[in-house]
Amino acid sequence: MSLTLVSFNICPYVLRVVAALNHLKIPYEIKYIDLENKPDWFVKASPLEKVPILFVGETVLFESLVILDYVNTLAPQSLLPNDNLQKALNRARAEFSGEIIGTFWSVFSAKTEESFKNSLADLKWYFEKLEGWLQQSKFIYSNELTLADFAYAPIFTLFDALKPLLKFNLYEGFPRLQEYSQSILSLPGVQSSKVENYDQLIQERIKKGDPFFLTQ
Ligand SMILES: N[C@@H](CCC(=O)N[C@@H](CS)C(=O)NCC(=O)O)C(=O)O
Repeated sequence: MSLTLVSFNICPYVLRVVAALNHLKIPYEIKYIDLENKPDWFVKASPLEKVPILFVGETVLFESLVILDYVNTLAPQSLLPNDNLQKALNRARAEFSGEIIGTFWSVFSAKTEESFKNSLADLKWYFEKLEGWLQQSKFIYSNELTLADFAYAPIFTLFDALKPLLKFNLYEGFPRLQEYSQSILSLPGVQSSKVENYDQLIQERIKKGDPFFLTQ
């Protein structure tokens, strides 16, 4: 069955799927759209009018974590545990990353010092949880790389892209998180999931919002 992934170039949720597809060496095509000018075929196909969607033949899958679950079934070796409860736990840890992606945008788009500080405090709260999990295992769920780790990949590609604009180390006080970030960023599937000029595109997008952190 042919796979066509519909993408927007810097979407973090798309990046999760691309990284997993690349890692699992599953062949697919990719179609980029402009979210500010959504084509009619996309609006008809995507129930929430969001990317990513994955055409599997004529069938449309949506929601990045659901797409991840599906593409994992296409690989000869699953990135999920066999046990159903453990599988659910893996998915729960993957879901947790979505909260962090949302908070990331709040921190780096906050326009006032107060909203910046509040969002940063929220982000650090999430980081505390991750640090705790990462003290128990090498990756976010276990000592082996699993599907949940791909859900976290965009968090690290985003932070990495913004590093040149930051005057502070976001991972200070979170040594395991910093190590984990490096191991995820070094995966070939993650490296190849970034579009050309990814860092520059992210920086431009963030600068356009005139955020508080750039005035510091
Ligand atoms: N929960 C969704 C979130 C997807 C999402 O928010 N995608 C954004 C782009 S990064 C989108 O398509 N937004 C629609 C819009 O901007 O109109 C998933 O995990 O796939």
